[in-house]
Formats: sequence, C-alpha cells, structure tokens
Amino acid sequence: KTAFEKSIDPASQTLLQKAENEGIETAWDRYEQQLPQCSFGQLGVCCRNCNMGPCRIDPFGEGTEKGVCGATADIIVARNLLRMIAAGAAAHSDHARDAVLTFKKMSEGEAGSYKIKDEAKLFSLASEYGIPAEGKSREEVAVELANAMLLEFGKQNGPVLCTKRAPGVRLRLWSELGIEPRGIDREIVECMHRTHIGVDNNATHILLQGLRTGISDGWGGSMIATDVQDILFGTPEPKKSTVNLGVLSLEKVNLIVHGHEPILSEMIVEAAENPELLELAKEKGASGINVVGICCTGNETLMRHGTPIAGNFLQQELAVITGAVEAMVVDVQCIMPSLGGLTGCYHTKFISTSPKADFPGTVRMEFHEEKAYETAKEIVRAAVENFPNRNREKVSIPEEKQECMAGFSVEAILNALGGSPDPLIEAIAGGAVKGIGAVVGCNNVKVQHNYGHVNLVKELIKNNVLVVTTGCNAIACAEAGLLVPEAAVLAGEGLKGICEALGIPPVLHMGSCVDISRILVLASAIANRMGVDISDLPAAGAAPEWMSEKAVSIGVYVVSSGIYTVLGTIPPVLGSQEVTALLTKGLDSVVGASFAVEPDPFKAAKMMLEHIDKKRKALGL
Ligand code: BF8
Repeated sequence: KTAFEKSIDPASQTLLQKAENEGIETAWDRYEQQLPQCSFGQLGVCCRNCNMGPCRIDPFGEGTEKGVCGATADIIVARNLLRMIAAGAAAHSDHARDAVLTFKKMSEGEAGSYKIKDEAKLFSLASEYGIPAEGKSREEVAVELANAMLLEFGKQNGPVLCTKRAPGVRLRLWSELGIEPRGIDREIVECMHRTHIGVDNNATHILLQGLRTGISDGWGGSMIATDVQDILFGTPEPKKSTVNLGVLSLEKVNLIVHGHEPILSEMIVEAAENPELLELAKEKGASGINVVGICCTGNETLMRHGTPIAGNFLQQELAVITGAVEAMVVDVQCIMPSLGGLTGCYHTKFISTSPKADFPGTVRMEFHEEKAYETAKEIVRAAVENFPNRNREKVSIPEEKQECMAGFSVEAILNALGGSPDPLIEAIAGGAVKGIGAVVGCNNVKVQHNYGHVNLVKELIKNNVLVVTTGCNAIACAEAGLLVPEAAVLAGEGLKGICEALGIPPVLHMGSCVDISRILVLASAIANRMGVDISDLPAAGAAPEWMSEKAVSIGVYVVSSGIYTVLGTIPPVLGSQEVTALLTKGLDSVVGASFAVEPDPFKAAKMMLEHIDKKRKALGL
C-alpha cells in the first residue's frame, strides 16, 4: 500500500513516505507481513483454554465440529468474547483503581504533588456515596470517599453504586435480567472462572455475564476513573488547542506523553513549566519545552490544560519518525512495543514509567505518587538533556496542525445549554437536531487511518446529528477540523443554527475512553428529563476503526445501556451463528439495543440515521 492508501491524513502520509525512504518499519508493514491472517482466529473458533488443545472448529462444517472437551463453535466463540470483555473491563477498572489510590494517598497527605482541584465535585460525590460532610475537613471527606470507591471494586454484592445514575427503568431491566453488576473485580474474576475448561458452556449464559461485566466497566470502573480524575485534576471546561504531528516543534524540546493515566501526564505538564528546567532547555540550545500528547493521556491533558495532541493510536510511530522527539514517555495501554526498536533508530529516549508496564528498549523511570513531581522533573530533565543529540538531518516535522476545541464534560455541556438539558431536548423535539451520535474508539490498520472516523462523523453532522466523541475518534475529528465552531458550516441547517447560537462545534470532544462514562451520564440526564429509557432516545453509537479489548467492553456496556452500536471492523465471532445472531439481533429484545457491523462509514451513517429516525417516530417526534 502507498502512504496515501494507508492514511487520509496528509501529515501521516508525509511521515509514512519518510519511513519508507529511511527503510523504517511501521504497523502497516507488519500487518502486511501477517497477511493472510489466521481465519480460525478471525472467526473466533480457536480455543487455547486448556492443554488438551489448542483446538479449532471447522467453520464450514466439513471437519471437526467439537474441541477435545466437546466444546462447540458457539461455546468457544462465546468464551473467547467473554475473555476479551474481561480484559477490556480490567484495563479501564485497574486504571480507575490506581487513580483512586492516588486520591487516597493525596487525602492522607502522602502524595503532596496532588491537590483537590474540584471541591464541588468532591462534595457532590461524597453525598452520592452517602458520606456525611458536616463538621469534616475536605481531606477527611476525601479519605472516606476514596475508601468507599475502593469498596466498589471488591464488594461481593451489588449493585455497583454508580449504576443508580441510569434511568430507573434501565436499572430494573438489569436487575430482572440478573446482569446488575456486583463488585467490579468480582465480575472480571467470574469471567475468567466461567471460561476455564468445564465451567460455563452455554453461549447465551456466557454472554449475559459479558453484559454484566461490561456494565461494571462503563457504570463502574470507567465512571469512577472519570469522577476521581475530575476531583484531582479539575472537571474539563471548553478550551482551544492544536492537534496533529505539526504540533511538534523545531526549536523546542519535544516530550510526548503517551498512554492513559493523567496521574503521570498531569505532573509532566507541571514539571515542564519549572523555571530551572526551562533555563536548562535554553542552555541546551532549545527555546522551550513542548509537551504534547498521544492517545488518551493526550486527551486527558488536552481536556484539562489545552495541551496539544500529536496524534492518535496509529500516529505513535510516526511521531518518532519525525526525528524531533526527545522523549516518548509512556505509562499503560495502547503503547506499541515496536517503539523500543524504533526509538533506537533516532535519538528519542523511550521512557516507561508504570510499575505494571515495561517495553523493550526503554529507560525505566518508575513513577510513584509519593514523589510524583520529583520523578516528573527527572523525566523532563532527561528529555531536555537529550535535545543536543537531535540529528537535524533526520528531522522532518509535517506542517499540518489544526485548531480544535475540547473540554466538553457533562457539566460543561449543561453549562453551555444554560444549566439543563432542556434546550437540547427542545432542539431534538423540534427537529433542528435529529439525534445524538456517539462515535468513539481506536485506529486499526485494517481501515485506512482516520477514514472511517472522519467520514462517518461528517455524514452524521451533515444530517443534523450532534456528535459526541472520545478517544482516538476525537483526535481524528480534531485533525480533520471538525472540533472547531467553524465546522458548523459542514452541519445540516438545524444543527448549524444550534452550534452558531451556542458557539460550539458540531462534534463535542468529551475526553478519553474512560470518559465514555460521561456519555452515559449525559444520555441518562436526557432520558430522565424526558421520562424515558436510554433505549428510547434518538441516539446511536459507532466505533468505526476499533481494535482493542477495551473497545469490546465499551461496545458491550453501550449496547447494554440501550444504545444501538455500529462496529466498523468485524469482531472475531462469525464462527458462531448463535453468538452472531445474539449480538446483532437477539440483544434487541433483551436490552433494547444490538450491534451491527458495517465497514463502509457512509453505509454505517445511514444505518445510524435510520435507527435515529425509528426512535424519533416511536417518541412521536
Ligand atoms: O483508550 S481509542 S486505541 S488510545 S483503546 Fe487505545 Fe482505542 Fe485509542 Fe485510548 Ni481507547
């Protein structure tokens, strides 16, 4: 494939060309080397859950129909899917746990680098968790809240507390179905138990546990991560910034924060303003220190500080290939191990910071809350000291950088609407806004980079669907210029009018992937105000280029919450007719929503629009 076929983004195309000229391998090359990919794996019919296997089922019914233990394709596919959901839910929830532990240490005075930034949110959450605040210092309230949040992970009997933010009808439905999540960790552990040889061997029964685990992520782990991060780092408000690889600087020290946990990146952003380090940067011949983000940690710092973003998932290697990055600083999730070898081809220092995650070729600078700011300073210092090693002949920074507006927390959206969702509901009822599209998720080399994201979102806004976005979709939309108020010209007349009146973009950046919890809260606020269930709303979701296990868990909780969701890449389930039928049809009669798969973003948009129309009709709109 040519650079143009690999990505729709001109900055990425330039660097893909540079990679080719320099003989540097990227994810796209490794994908081509993998082709043809294993069709048993693609269909989900390979089982490695015990050592009598590996077993695989012939999907055409001509060869083996059962694994050694007797498991059929339906059982194997369902079990594999459940393990994907468990891994995704674990990733989000373990991130949340660490954020709460930092919050707890801060409250107990053991992590002095962190402060309470949103006191109002602290007290409103304390009241939600049933913690009386009278006569207590805010630190005392914070310790009690942290302990209560930690209990959500290990408790044995549900429901997970934040599920009560969902409309009452939805809660009752979950309870009747027996999929109300108990403790967050409990659901994940039970997935692993059920998929051990000889435990749960009924595809439908297995999938119900998948729904329960997904809900424990969206309304549990992810929601707790968002809440606690807002207390610690501030609830986002709209702010402007810039995105794409052109945010890297020729004159400044470039430090990229990549991964997911703002616990690290917040400190790096602060340390990069340290006068002593700025002076050092000057001594080393740089005009300053340029901190930029990649992936969701980039979204976190963009949302709260307006820190520029260099790119989304498939741009992580390209950023290094500019030859202008002094340090690639990573924590957890979505970090390619290829960065080790790649940074070795340039002067870039690859710094891993999480006690949980190491990669080949890194300098380890483990990050602990107790001395967070000191470690962050050391990391920034390492980047600054590396500046003189930059090889000017190898440097090529694309020109492209695009303005964007981010920071649309639920609080910020309600603020923009004058304090309640009513104006939005009126706009929906009046038809100016047809509905809401939640478009999220990763990049995937199987899709031309950003093609699915940008085209799907453009189609939706053109048809008056207000889009809310997070994760790598948000970055793709930002790069395509959709996250500025001026993008209203690309929207249909009704949506355009609303955006112009409020001064907002037609695509609202709500944060990182754990912040999809914000979308759930917004959907609940609208549904509650309208007196309906989430599944009645004229809303639809999509993940046009998804690839990670986290995305599987997200898809599951979004559908379980009642939102029809279109996937742009095919999940490994087609080897089982039963599982495929359940996901694409059966779920509708269970949770009032289902999945669809459509790789063509124009067709996917059409499907979402038809769904929104159907829901409008049912509401009498
Ligand atoms: O959590 S969208 S590639 S960066 S998994 Fe990863 Fe996917 Fe990007 Fe954020 Ni989400």
